[in-house]
Amino acid sequence: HISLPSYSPDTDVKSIEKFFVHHVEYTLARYRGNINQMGAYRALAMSVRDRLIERWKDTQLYFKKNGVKRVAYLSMEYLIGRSLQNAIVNLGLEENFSAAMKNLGYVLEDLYEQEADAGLGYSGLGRLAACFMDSMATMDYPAWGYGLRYKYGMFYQKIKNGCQFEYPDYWLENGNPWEVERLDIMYPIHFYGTCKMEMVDGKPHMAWYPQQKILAVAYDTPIPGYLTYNTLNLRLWSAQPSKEFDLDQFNSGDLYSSLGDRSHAERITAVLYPNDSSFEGKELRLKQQYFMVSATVQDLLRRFRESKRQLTDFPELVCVQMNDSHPTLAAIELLRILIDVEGMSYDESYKVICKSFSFTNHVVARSNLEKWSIELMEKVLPRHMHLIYEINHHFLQQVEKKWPNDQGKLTHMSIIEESPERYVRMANLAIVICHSVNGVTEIHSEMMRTEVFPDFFKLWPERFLSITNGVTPRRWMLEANREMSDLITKWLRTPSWTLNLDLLSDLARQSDVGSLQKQWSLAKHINKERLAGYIEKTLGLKVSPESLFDVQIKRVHQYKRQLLNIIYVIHRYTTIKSMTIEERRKVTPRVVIFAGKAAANYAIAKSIIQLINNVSVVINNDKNIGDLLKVVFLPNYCVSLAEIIIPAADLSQHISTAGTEACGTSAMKFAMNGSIILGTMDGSIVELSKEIGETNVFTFGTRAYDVPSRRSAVRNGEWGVDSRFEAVLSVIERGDFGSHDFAPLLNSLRYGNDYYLLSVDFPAYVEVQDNIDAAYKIPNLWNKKSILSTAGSGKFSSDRSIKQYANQIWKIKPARRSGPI
Ligand code: 26Q
Repeated sequence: HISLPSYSPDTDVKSIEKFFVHHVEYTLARYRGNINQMGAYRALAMSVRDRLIERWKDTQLYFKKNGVKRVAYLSMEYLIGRSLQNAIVNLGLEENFSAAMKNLGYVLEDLYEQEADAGLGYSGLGRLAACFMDSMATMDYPAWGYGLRYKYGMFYQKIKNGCQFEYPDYWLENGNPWEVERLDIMYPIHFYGTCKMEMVDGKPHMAWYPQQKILAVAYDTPIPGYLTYNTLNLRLWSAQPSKEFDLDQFNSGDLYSSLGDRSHAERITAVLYPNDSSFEGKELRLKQQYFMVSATVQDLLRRFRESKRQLTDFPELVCVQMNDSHPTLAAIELLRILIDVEGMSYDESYKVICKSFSFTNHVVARSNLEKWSIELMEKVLPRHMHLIYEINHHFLQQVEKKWPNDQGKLTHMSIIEESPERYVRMANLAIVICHSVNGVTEIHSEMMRTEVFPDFFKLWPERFLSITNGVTPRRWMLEANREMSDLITKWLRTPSWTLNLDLLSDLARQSDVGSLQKQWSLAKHINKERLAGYIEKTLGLKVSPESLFDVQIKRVHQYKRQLLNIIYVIHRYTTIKSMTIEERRKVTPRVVIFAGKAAANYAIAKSIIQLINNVSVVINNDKNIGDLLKVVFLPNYCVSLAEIIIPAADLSQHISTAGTEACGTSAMKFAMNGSIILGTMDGSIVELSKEIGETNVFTFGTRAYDVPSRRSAVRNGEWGVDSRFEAVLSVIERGDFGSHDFAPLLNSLRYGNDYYLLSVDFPAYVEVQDNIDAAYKIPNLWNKKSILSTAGSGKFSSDRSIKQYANQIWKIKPARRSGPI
């Protein structure tokens, strides 16, 4: 199924024009002749939305009528980016829309650019949720997404004098045409208060008297599948004060304080916490998590009740997938409602949640696991805390039975951490109450079994699964890289690779064909020119598309080792400077491109950004170097920027210390777009190199199993540091790259502190960079590797990941609605 049957008369060029004009006149209340680009974008988006809403209502009705089992995907983050092009492409209507806009005097691509990114996530985990929504919709799975509608998304990053500044990202400024506010769908959410044991019908019963009540209002976003009528729903909750609460205050005559409480309630969904991948135990975050899951569980129950079946049948109709341990309280909330409200027994209720819930772990380092102070949990959610104790009590009995008199096992596995302070360990809780827990790559899942949760694995080996992440080829190839997508369709003689990415492997057979190679590198060149244009526009810097574009874009973090990259750049710079003119002729010109945000409170990451920018100023202004080397830091990395950069990369770097990156999904996007991979054997690179072929990717560095011994060698001063590495540190120290105080950064690499092994991996990194330069000089060889990167990336479609979730965990089947009623 590749072309969409024309179900609806409303998608021809003339109808599109008509609906556009209708929205200009009636939704925006403006004249046709008096509309700017933003207005045109909004009118266009509204008319696309109308098409989605029809499909979305029909799809929901179809699922309901057929009583199919569905999955609820719970995530605190959805890093969606823009939606207009995605919707039009998924509808299969880009040509029609382009023509209609042209007739009205607009350029469709320019209107795409008007849209603000929906950046409701930090990075990988949030983008994964967005890719999964696309795949679930495309493959017709009955699914709902649930999350929070933050008013402010991931912060906006500006760079001034090389330094990162964070600004609020008010993404709703020009309205959000993709959402439908559902004032008819609203649930009360309670916090704080006390619990009392009471007698009900002669039986003891725990009652919760909460102190705060806030309303959760649904905002629905339709998620269109690609070339299918099916359209899913992403329901994001927004906080609103409850009326009763306001009234009490109002009657007491204190109008202004009641308005104050209004903003207090709204604060729950005001901002996404701007830190990343490391846990921070703030009260507001806990309230956000509970707010999201409580509203969601109430919504799931309301819909389940419509089926008129007994609550013990809940797992037959609903399963819940939790994106990391952040939504784990959903299971406790369901347990609470089943016991306290529905009057079910603990044992029966517990069986229901176990059968329904499963969770994905994205954490590698034990120290990053989510844990909440018991003091806080008892204050905010006293009844839930009781239930967690009860779960732990039953669980520890199981441990005791399996390993009698083993205090160590009890201490390690307990849901409650006792010392030095008391905490609830959310991942332990999640493993106990779920029927399945999965890692996000093979290496990560193996580390979960052996290092992160070894005792749980011994107790319940059958619960541990591995499902490698994936990304959607619609957004990351078809939309972002039209040049290459057209070529692939031409050489595979079918457009259906966008729905069956394994078909890409057929490109391998043709990777030596001269004309394919020529067209392939031309497509890459066009993408590089576009990126060069963007760089010039944003930074005023000219870079040559003839150079090798070498890219590292991701959150800035010590473990991701942007610092290793920039240290190598400095080494490369000083090496070139010491060369004769003759020697310089042999140098491969490079543009080294960085982008990424540092957590606002992560000082070392911020000084890495500072160093990269300072180095770029020195190198880019060195007349002596010219085009041989340029360094670019593009500000405000986000989904829409990734869509420009990734298709233009010749080389992309994924160089985390082995054993620190759970997956790293960007490498998959780069490989799909024909970028050659330079990486360490960590996360997704292990599997990518297997699929693409070891000889076609450039890997280097300490392997995960050697990391502990090398770390201790470094700590004990037994590791001899490479003189070239030390030379770079001294030129930084000397002030060659600005007067900024880089001492803390340098100290993090010296005196046995080099935890992420930059100094250890540096020599191998230099060597592999030399190999890359040599390979780039032989276009046939390079183009072949590039084609093979794409050819080997079929496995990494999120369609494959979702099929695995559906078959192995959710046990759900596609339910395709063929068209309108
Ligand atoms: C939790 C509690 C309190 C405050 C913040 C958090 C929090 C928020 C976000 C903890 C972690 C995150 C984000 C984690 C994340 O993005 N992990 C990445 O997930 C990707 C998808 O699986 C992987 O590819 C990356 O390797 C992993 O780092």
